[in-house]
Amino acid sequence: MDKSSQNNHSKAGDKKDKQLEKYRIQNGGNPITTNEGLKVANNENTLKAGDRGPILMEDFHFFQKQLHFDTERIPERVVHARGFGAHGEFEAYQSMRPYTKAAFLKEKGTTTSVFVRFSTVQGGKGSMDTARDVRGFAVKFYTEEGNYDMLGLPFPVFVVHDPFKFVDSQHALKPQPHNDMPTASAAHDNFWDFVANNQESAHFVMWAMSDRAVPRSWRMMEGFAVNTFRFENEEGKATFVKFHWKPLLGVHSFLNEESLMVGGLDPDYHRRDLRDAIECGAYPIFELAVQMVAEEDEHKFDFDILDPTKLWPEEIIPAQKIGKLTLNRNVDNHFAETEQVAFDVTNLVPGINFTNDPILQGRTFTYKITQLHRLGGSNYPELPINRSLCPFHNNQRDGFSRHRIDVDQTNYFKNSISNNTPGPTNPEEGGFLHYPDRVEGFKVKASSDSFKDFFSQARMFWNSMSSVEKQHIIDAFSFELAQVKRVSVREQVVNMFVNVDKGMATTIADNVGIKPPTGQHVPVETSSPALSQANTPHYAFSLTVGVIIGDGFYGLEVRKMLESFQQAGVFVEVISEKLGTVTGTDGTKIEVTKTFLTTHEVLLDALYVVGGTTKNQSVFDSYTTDWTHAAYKHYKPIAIATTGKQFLQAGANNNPLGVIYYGSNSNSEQEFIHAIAKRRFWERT
Ligand code: HDD
Repeated sequence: MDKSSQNNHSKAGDKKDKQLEKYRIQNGGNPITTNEGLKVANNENTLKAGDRGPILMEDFHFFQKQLHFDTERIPERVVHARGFGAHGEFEAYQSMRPYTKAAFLKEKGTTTSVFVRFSTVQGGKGSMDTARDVRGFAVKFYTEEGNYDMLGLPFPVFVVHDPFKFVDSQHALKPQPHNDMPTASAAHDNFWDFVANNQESAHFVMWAMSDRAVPRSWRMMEGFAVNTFRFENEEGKATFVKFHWKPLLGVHSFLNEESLMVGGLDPDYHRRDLRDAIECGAYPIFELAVQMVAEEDEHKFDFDILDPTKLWPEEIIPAQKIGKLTLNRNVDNHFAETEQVAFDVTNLVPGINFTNDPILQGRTFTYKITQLHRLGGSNYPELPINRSLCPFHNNQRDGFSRHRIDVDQTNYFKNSISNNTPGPTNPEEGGFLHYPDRVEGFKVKASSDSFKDFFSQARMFWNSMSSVEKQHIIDAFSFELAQVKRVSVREQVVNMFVNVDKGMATTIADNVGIKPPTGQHVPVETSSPALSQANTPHYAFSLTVGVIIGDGFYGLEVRKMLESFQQAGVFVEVISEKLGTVTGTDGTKIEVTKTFLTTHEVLLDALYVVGGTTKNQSVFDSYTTDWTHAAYKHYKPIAIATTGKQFLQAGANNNPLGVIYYGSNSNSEQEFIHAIAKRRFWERT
């Protein structure tokens, strides 16, 4: 992928951006004032009775300043607390008119402003980005018909199938109540006890133990709206639909060890990665894909299409790409935008409607309560980031922090004074109507029997994995369960997952000190190749290579390599012992951007080991050797310059896999770019 295809967005036409413009306040260059606009003459001292005397209550400026500080924090989201946002634009690839009357999908080329918030679920606001976790991928479309929110996860399935158990699942996942540990991790007794005793979680847990739960970047993560929605066209014909976001860069992950180390070295890794990419114009792009099932085919599959613990295999129900989302602007203020943004699964537009998917049904009221609690009142839709582009009119009035000044005398319906306005709109003219779904049955506290096959798709997921991915799943289970203190919980989990794969469960049992399970896995041999990251696209574009370099390098050789990085859009960190410049034998000077103390091998996707001379040669050599060997162990591509050969020896007859020695090939530069795109050389032993 070349950089120009990523950079094809023009900021003109970003309607939300224009709406926000009037709220962007520049304080710099202005006199300091109180919140009421009073200019003040002294901004450093409190008002005292004598300069060594007591402070006087009369100092209203001090009190206002302190009061505001004392109330700066608002409750963090109970789940998805740690998040990061960006603005962008959605463009429809084609008209979806045969299926939906949603205006933003009706015409090819229609563009819609969006705001996206990525989040982790388990940890608090101050935890780390790279934790093994499910994530949030929440998108607010500012459409001409009102705001439409599409809330997604990087997994296509949910942990439970009845919302009644949502609270239990999240209580069990969050840090344990007695010790508030662990942060940003599910490796504890409560979570695994929940899993073993609520076995509908099996499929979700397989995803959570897979590489999907440790994304290399949000830019390389799929998003799934999980629930089954309903498209509705102008004739009232409905089609079941699932929404997916497919990253143009493909789906790529950290190793478990890397995600832990990166979390410690740079807890902000994912947000920095996103912000930097947008800042330098490498705009993240996600394509919106839909899977659709005609209403009459609802019962045609061997799974229930309304069961949120099941995915729709793409090989059976194809995913059709209908548009793309480009993230092209960073926020100006994290609190005002990312913290105050309020997503709600009931923010719908005509043409997109609910189904009886029970998790979707259960979510209808919860988002409003959360926003009320977090944002301190029911007027949160008026906050700049939450405002729709189209105006809103109704008879709701007053409440905390009301922004608007309603000037009508009437605040009720029906009325004669205002000629019965504001009043309803016909569905034919854009009025939203709930889908007239036929329902029948007894009032029962129960779930459908068709939801009760917990293991077939969990096994299909396992069958779909490459041998490397399977090993990672076993490693992740072993890592998590080895931290579960109760033997009985470990035993229950192993005995549950034998249903998915006997060999997998037996190896995990062995790793965590449990007797081998006696059961047998379910007899499912199907797989879905779309689920494996082995089949994802690969690009070198926007991956980061670390150039380890001292003085005395061969200028021409290194310059050629750096030029090829630039052409491929590879990001570069030049690493040496100290900041400053390094100088080649021909006088070439290169600026150092990081030192061995400010970055690390795990923060880099590939290494270009140039070597060279420095003041503390033994320190330089020891870091270079350690990082080169660590990169090798982490299966990363490595290029070795003429001056760096001592750091990784070639074998007698051939080079180690994914290691490119300068001069061993007529085009070492291109070979290295291909290796960077490949990302991992799993065949290394
Ligand atoms: Fe939820 C936040 C997505 C089930 C209750 N949810 C939240 C966010 C995302 C999702 C992306 C973060 C929004 C943000 O960045 O501000 N949730 C999902 C998906 C689900 C799901 C895809 C299953 C298909 N959620 C779900 C259930 C319930 C909730 C079953 C409760 C009945 N979700 C919430 C919440 C949150 C939330 C407690 C916490 C913060 C917020 O709403 O604003 O109301």
